[in-house]
Amino acid sequence: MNILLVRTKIISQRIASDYEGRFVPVGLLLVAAVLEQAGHLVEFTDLSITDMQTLQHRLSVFKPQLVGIGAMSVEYERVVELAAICREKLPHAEIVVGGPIASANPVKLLEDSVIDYAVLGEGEETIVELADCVEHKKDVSAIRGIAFKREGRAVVNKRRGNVELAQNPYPARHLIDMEKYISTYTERFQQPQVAGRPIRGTNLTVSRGCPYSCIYCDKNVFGNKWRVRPVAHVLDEIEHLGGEYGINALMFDDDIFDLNKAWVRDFCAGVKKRQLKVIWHCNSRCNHSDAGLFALMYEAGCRSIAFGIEYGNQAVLDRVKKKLKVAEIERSVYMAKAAGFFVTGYFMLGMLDETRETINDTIKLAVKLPFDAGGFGITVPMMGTELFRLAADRGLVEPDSWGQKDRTRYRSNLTKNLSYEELDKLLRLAGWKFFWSRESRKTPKFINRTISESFPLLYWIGGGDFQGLVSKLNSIRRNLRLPLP
Ligand code: B12
Ligand code: SF4
Repeated sequence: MNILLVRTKIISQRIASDYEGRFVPVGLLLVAAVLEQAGHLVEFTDLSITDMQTLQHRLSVFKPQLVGIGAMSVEYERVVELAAICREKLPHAEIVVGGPIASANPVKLLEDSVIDYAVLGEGEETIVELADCVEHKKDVSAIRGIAFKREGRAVVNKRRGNVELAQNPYPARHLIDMEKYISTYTERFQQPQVAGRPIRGTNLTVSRGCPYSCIYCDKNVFGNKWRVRPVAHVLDEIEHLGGEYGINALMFDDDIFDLNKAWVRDFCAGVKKRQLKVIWHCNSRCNHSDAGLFALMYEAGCRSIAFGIEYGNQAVLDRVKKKLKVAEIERSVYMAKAAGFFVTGYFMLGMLDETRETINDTIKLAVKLPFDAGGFGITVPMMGTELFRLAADRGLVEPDSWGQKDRTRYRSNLTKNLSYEELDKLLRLAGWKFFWSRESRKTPKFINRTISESFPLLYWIGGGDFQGLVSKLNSIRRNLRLPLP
């Protein structure tokens, strides 16, 4: 059967960035790979790098009987619109949606759209069963891990157990033009070459699930049980990526790459044993940092690490069930710097009940620690999370809304005693101060500090369009061909 898989257009503040625009949708391509293994003819369209005309053309020429869309909740409007376009063009094709959006609220997703099925959780086994039923017009009502429509109402079936990761094929990267996705990641790696060859990087994952329960995090796809691919499976994929696409830089997108130290040790030993000439980035968690392990990781090519820190106030960290101490954050960031990594820190402002004081604690911590990069966002409750339920109980979000529309149009305020405008101003202040405090700044510290303190003046000039003012200054810098300070 002909099956078309589609990724919607990712709208991001960093739309042109080397990182986000070029993220290989490994989840959708795994779904593609298992469908191919099951004998289907699969094509893939990525609306993040191509346009609607290309999709329309594909629909007309390829005439899929099943269209699969993968997306996050923030892409809700685009998914519904996309499904409607597919239905209009091919009224007899069935439409299935998977990814975080489908697991977060399958009922709303199905009942508000022309979508026929939602796949909950991991997609590999469920999609093969569903495709078989669609092809042979069999009853779908007993398929585990789907939601479907009966007389306009959604029926949600029981979920199925976890996928056996060792059995998974590699994502079907042959369906995409990898050259369009390969990234240099120059900002993170701070080096243009690996073993004399220009950097050619891509993303992949090795694990699924997370044992923590931070209230703002959506874990409806992979759940609490942490699982990891066998080391050899991952090393084989890295060799395959090197041989097939010349990949020598890896972006591990796992939530916590170093959760299991024994696994990381084996991985690092394997990289050395196979003499893989790669450098890599991974995400970690401050309470897992281990100087000995960091040293091994560095030897095996790790050059960049990111920590989701979120808040710099202990009471707020405790309220969000982060299970992390401010002291652990400090220790871990210094340890990562000492190991030689490029260190990124992610922060959030505006948790439920936050005050100006607690937000300032976060900004102070971010500015104090020796980060090389990072950023701040306003806390937005995502459907399917504990935070969303808490916010809905207090009437701060509509219980049936998808919340944030996309990364450029959020407007959430869960704080106490702060207006949205004040929160937004704090966000800009945080970004500005952080930028000028970054460890990688080349200009003398006293100049950075003076510019950093100039925020009130710049905000007074730029006001609500502070970002616009900063962009203008940045384009002047670019026109003068000056490097980033
Ligand atoms: C890498 C990443 C990104 C990258 C790229 C994302 C992309 N898809 O292009 C970047 C940095 C751009 C990004 C941005 C954002 N992200 Co993000 N991201 C991730 C991360 C860490 C890994 C994604 C991944 O590769 N997973 C591995 C693959 C194998 O899993 P998967 O894609 O889910 O696919 C499986 C199933 O979902 C399913 N499946 C997926 N698609 C399909 C399609 C069909 C047809 C079927 C049947 C099945 C199916 O089968 C797959 C295999 O089992 C996840 C966390 C995580 N652990 O997954 C968060 C996550 C997806 N991101 C999240 C969020 C909130 C965001 C942002 C909104 C953050 C923000 N506030 O700005 C933005 C939104 C950007 C946008 N869409 O406009 C949430 C989404 C929650 C939700 N309900 O939507 C997650 C789950 C993090 C979390 N735990 O809260 N993200
Ligand atoms: S934020 Fe990170 S540590 Fe917390 S639950 Fe989500 S994946 Fe786990």
